[in-house]
Amino acid sequence: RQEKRRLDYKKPDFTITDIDLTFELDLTATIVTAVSRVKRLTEDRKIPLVLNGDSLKLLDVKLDGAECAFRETENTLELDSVPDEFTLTVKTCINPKDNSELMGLYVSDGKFCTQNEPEGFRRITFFTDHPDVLARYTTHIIAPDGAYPFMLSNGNLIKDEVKDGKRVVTWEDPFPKPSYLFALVAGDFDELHRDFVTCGGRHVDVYLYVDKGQASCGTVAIDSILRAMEWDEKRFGLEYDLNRFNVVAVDFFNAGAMENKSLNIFNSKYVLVDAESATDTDFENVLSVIGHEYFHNWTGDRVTCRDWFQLSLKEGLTVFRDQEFSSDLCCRPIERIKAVNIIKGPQFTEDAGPMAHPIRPDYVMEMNNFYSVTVYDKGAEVIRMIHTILGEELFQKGMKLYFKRHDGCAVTCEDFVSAMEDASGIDLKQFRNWYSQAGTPCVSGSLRYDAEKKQAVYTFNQSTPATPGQSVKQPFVIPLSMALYGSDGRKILLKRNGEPVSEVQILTEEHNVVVFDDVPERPVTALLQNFSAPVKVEYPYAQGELETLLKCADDPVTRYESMQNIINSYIVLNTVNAQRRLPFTHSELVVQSFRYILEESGLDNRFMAYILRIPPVNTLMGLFTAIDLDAIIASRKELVRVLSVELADIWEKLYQKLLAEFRQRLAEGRGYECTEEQIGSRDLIRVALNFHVRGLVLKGEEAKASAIVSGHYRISDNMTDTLIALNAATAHNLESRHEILKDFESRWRDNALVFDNYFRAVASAPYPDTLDNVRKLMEHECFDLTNPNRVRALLGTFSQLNPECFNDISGRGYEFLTEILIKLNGTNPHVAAAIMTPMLNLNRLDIKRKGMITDCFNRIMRIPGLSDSIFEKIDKAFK
Ligand code: B3K
Ligand code: ZN
Repeated sequence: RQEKRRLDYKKPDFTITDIDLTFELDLTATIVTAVSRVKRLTEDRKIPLVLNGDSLKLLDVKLDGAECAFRETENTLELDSVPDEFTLTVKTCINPKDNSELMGLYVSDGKFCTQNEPEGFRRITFFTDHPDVLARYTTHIIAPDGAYPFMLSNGNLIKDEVKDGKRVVTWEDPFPKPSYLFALVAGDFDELHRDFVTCGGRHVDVYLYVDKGQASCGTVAIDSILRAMEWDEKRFGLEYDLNRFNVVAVDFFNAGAMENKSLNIFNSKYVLVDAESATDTDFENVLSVIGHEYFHNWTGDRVTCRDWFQLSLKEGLTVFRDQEFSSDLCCRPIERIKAVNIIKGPQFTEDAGPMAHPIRPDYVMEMNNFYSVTVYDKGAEVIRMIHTILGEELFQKGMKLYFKRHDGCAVTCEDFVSAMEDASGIDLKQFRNWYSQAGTPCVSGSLRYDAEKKQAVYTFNQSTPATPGQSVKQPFVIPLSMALYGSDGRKILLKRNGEPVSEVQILTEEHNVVVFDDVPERPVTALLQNFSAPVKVEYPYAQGELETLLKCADDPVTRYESMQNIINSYIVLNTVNAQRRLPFTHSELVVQSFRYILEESGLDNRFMAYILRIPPVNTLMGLFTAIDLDAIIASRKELVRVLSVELADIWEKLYQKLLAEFRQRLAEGRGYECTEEQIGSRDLIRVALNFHVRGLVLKGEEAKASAIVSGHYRISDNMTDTLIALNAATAHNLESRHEILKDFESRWRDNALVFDNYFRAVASAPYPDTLDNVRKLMEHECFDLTNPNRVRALLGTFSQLNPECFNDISGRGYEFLTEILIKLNGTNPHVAAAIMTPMLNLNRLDIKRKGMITDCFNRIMRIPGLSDSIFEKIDKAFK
């Protein structure tokens, strides 16, 4: 096995300018004829043409229409001494039905569809399957007339005719594109249509295709497409470039969605929503994923990646764009907090583990392993820092220059940064370290206040722990958005040498000093407003300072982070207490702060719900280098206990109040709406209900708790409230869970996406019988190990969102996942590799757990035919 190295990139020896593809569709034996116009790019005529292939049956090869010599190896088709320019015809046979890996052409519930990023096209035909070969595609899809009412591919529909009982549909995409953006869909669907007229007057037919009978669940998605089109014109000046835009929803899909040129293919999870069956989160996800894939049309399709090491070029940028889209359309602070939670949770974890990689990785074995929170979400943070440093105007100037220089090309992260640099005149040389270095920098700050000079003198030291393959780190450019508050909670204007200065202070050194003048008193400092850099901050807050920030900061993220800091300090303290078998320290400040938030802050419901969030165990693990899982879990439980018991009256009242409002809405005949206001009430009622119920259980009033949750389930008119009740019932192990689960099952067993919530609720319950329940559910007729959504809902939830049971000291959780990974290795290794992430923590866990995971890994490493996806992760964990 071999890793590829970023620095080994070589320009292609040949390019393919045009390709004419014919698909004679058949479930188990589709014939693909690829007629490519090949051009040599090198001087050296001895270099053979090498095409990639994977799981193909080769039927025929012709060069300029004639027989020719060729060599077929396991993963290539090679031709020696070819002319400088010629037409190559390759005929292959593929089996879409047995394609359980869901890469290339496969069958999802009777419909043909494709997933070619990153290297799926080579499973369709032999091709230069690298993103730096851009070709114009013409596609003919042939099937018995009537078999597949909709036959779609990229670009414009050119011809649709029936000959000898066969229907032939021809599509032509005028934009040259890499093979990973090729798409084909054939099947029967419900079709939704909208008209859109671009700012330049182009008329666009927008189509959405969903499973038969699901049209009413597609309106939110298709309207989101129009909102995305409009927003991209307004905010980025980017207009759609074809007369047709199609989105298709399918049930079997490894990822969330795919941005194929003018034919986006989606996991139905991110398309199908309606008031009855979808949660608030489902609705928000549809908007953001639809936006994300649409925005790729410019950042990904028009300008694409030269090689896969550059993935963040399109993904980091497009995540940044979809975050801005949701922020402009919904609620900015909430969107920001959601993004921050991903960074501080899974991303910091990845950075601290064996798979740590820079947003532009240097070594890759299986590219599918690098569609990671680092490449995507940290990548978006890096773009956001550029935006913070340049400001919106210069950033947009940079975007314009980027498109002017690179439209129609396959480029690198370096090209993007250069465009930003050249357009703004701001030097980003050192900033590039964010692209080359892995790991989470830690900024530790301190303040010396000089009362005589009225100066606040800050010292900031940055350091980044070693990551695999990178022991020494160069300092990063860290934009620190700071604010100073007086003891009265008022903001102090930042000044230096008599002049006002920006809140964004740029740290560039290992040791930095930042001075502000005219500071009338020792200030309270907000250090990382809006989470202006993906770093950890250490700062010795004096007593009362975090409370001041919580109450007075004008930046909502600062308020949120202050509460998180208060919570974390007790979690750490009590984790240490638990380790030393000392009594817990009373979490006084958390209780006080919660009381303040609930009774005095006047915050809106949604923000209040977020600020009252106790970080999940997975995120809390990030506070420690060595993880004592049992102590962390005990410490978190203790915090929940104290809050539930000491604020019991408040929780009960709050729940009653919100419930009364809910009943009022129902009484007035006002239905479910996905508005900020309604979402806020539901977010907060979830928090109130859970603390209230926990308090009752702790008091021994379980029957009452059980009844309240049943009541909530019964009055619910929407999926969010239904799941608030269902999850509370399972999370607190209430008697009513049996009845609620049973009712939910009978109501929703025929809707797979909704039923996934049942799997999630059972798999996330932190109780000893959970693993047995999960095992039983694998036999449920709704479960299907070949469908990635089902696997993620049941098994992914268990491994990733139930650290308590998964890491059970008996080792049963690890054994169970090991069995699953071995099974999935043979069918869909990409999905397997995605759910094994929690096992990669092994080196930070206690010696017993580490030993058990090591044994499991050894067992997996010995299975014949182990996929690169799984091998790469275990191999790195062992190094
Ligand atoms: N580019 C695709 C992801 C493909 C995943 C391949 N394992 C979706 C997206 O990020 O928009
Ligand atoms: Zn993307």
